[in-house]
Amino acid sequence: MSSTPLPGRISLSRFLIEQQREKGHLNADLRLLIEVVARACKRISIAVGKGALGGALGSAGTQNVQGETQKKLDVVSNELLLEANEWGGHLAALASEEMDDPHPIPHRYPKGEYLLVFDPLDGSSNIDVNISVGTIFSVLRCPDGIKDPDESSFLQPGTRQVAAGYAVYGSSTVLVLTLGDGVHQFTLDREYGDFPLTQSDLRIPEDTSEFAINMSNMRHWEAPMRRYIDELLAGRTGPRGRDFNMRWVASMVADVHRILTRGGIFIYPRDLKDPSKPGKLRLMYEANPMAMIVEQAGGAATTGLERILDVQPTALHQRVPVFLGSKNEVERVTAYHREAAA
Ligand code: P6P
Repeated sequence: MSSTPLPGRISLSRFLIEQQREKGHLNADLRLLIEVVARACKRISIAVGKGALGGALGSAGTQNVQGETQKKLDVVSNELLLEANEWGGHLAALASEEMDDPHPIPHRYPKGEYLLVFDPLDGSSNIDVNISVGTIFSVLRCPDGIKDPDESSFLQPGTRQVAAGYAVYGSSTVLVLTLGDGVHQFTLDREYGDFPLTQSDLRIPEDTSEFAINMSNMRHWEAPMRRYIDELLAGRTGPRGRDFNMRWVASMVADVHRILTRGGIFIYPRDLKDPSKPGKLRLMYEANPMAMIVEQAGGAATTGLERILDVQPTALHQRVPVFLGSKNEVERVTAYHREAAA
């Protein structure tokens, strides 16, 4: 929960200008990038909010590189982020869950120093049943001297991110952002059309009694995963000596936002259902941005064996196991995995 009472209304623009002036880790191009992404998220929020009235529910009849059926709003959201970011001169290239390869900046526009990689509408399978979905984004610097970035230009560990954030389209539309100096929350004011600051310096409690995992995969889990969850399910009768509660929205942004707000541990482990896949979630535009946010809020984020932000990517759409949230729980389940691997 926020530890800092808020002064009067501070818009996202004012917050970014003051961060640039006072903290120096933000320049005009990065400030523009964040504002452009926020405006695109506002347009996505409007499209998502129309629901059946917008004529954009249901499947687009196409598949993405993951082999997942694309929802119409997946495609719409992706287009909105591309259109919003192409012309500003702040980006060298973009990459998205919905596109096989990086998207170059059209030659008619100037290029900038940043790379933007995003999941335009995470959890989109929930759209048709009116459950919260979201946009996740990560900002990297384009490697020096690279004029035409390709996939290899994006393959940087999460520690190189200069910013990360998400928008969750729920009962309200909330933008959560880190520039490497704490985690801050902005809520869309639909009347004014801006994102005033509503919480600053969010902190995740180090302990929790709430876990988030898809239990239907239990029979496919590896031993340390089963050990950890069995202990939670045993509650006060088991070695943990207290009861635990479970939540699973099946929309990472919604689950992570709950954890950022009140603590918890989110887990998407590797499982033996498909040993070729190290889990379901993607490193570059789900795990890395969420890991930066969680760590900046005092939490932890690992693959079960190593810090997510230290993983050296080998492919734009690669997957990793994800354990993130309240520090003491993530450290415990990671210790179980390391013990089993030793
Ligand atoms: P499952 C949504 O498709 C997503 O990528 C994440 O947002 C979410 O946490 C996960 O997959 C849900 O996966 O297997 O429970 O449907």
